[in-house]
Amino acid sequence: MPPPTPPPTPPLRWPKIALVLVAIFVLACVLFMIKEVKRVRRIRKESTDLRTSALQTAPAPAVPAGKPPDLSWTNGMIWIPGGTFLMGSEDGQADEKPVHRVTLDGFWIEQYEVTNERFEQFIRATGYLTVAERKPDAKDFPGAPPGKLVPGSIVFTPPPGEVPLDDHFIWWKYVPGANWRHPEGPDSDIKGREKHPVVHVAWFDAMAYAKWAGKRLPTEAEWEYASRGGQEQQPYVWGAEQLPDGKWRANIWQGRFPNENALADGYRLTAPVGSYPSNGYGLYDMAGNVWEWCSDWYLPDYYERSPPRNPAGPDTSFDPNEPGVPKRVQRGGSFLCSDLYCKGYRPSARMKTSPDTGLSHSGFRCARSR
Ligand SMILES: [Ca+2]
Repeated sequence: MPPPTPPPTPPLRWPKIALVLVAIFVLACVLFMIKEVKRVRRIRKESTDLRTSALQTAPAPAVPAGKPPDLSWTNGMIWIPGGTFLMGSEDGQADEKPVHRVTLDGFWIEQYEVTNERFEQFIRATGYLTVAERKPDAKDFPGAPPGKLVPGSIVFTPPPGEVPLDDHFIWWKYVPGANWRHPEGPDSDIKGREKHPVVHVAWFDAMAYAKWAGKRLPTEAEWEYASRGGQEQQPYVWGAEQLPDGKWRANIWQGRFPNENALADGYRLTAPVGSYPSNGYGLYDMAGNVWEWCSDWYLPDYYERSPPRNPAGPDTSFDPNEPGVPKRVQRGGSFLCSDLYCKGYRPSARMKTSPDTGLSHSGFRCARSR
């Protein structure tokens, strides 16, 4: 009998199990690694995004701070808004006609006439010598005796009695040594008159001051527009009535000119600036106190052909009373304005003076565009 066939050895199961376990382990590792890689990528991306957004929302790097614009020059100035007005008057002198429409851009203008105090700051800062303080050049005065060529200025000198009003040489005298520091001559001074308008200022002096102050002189049209204070065609800068409430609104001359000053307005010569009420724009002494230089040349018939927008004056000058002497415009009248004489304190009244001449009633105020 053949030996019994041993039963077949059952195949070993553990290597299979081990293989399956290894496979599962490897798969788990692969899955874990994939997950880890994804996680690391996500973290990296998030941190990059955070950095980017932080950069985007961070305040802009500080720009070196520029100096803020210096607007101190506007102190004491009033902004006059641009507009259209009727310039001139049909009731005044011939050179105030015709009344014509003028349109102006807005501009700044000083509230007060330039005072002695302020003018002194300019002189101290620059060492400027006014025309009245310089020795007249013999070239400009052919035939004048050399002894007469001395620094000085023209001073109002009232005559003792009544005089005809057709010869202003009677009350104007050239006084050696008169200038802005010595308004009535070498024996006078400006002590106590610090707030009074500076006088004996030639147009050249006013221009030099304006340049120093970073400003300019107003044009004649700007000056008249500003003086009217927003009112149309009124005879006075304060309105229609000459003496509202029976009170003078300007430092002019009352009484018989030029020898009797009734002083109804309180002042014989200049008054401290701002002694009377302002006009509608808040500007003081736009009538009376001192005449004020404008930038324009003077022509009596300029209004017949002046441009309607921002007129800046003619490029030439002519005064029929003194042919051959070019003159610049002055406005506003002075403490010498009399109803008997020129009534020059009306807003439309025009005055003309040689730019190298200061007088004891000539001052100015400045303007600026922006
Ligand atoms: Ca004035």
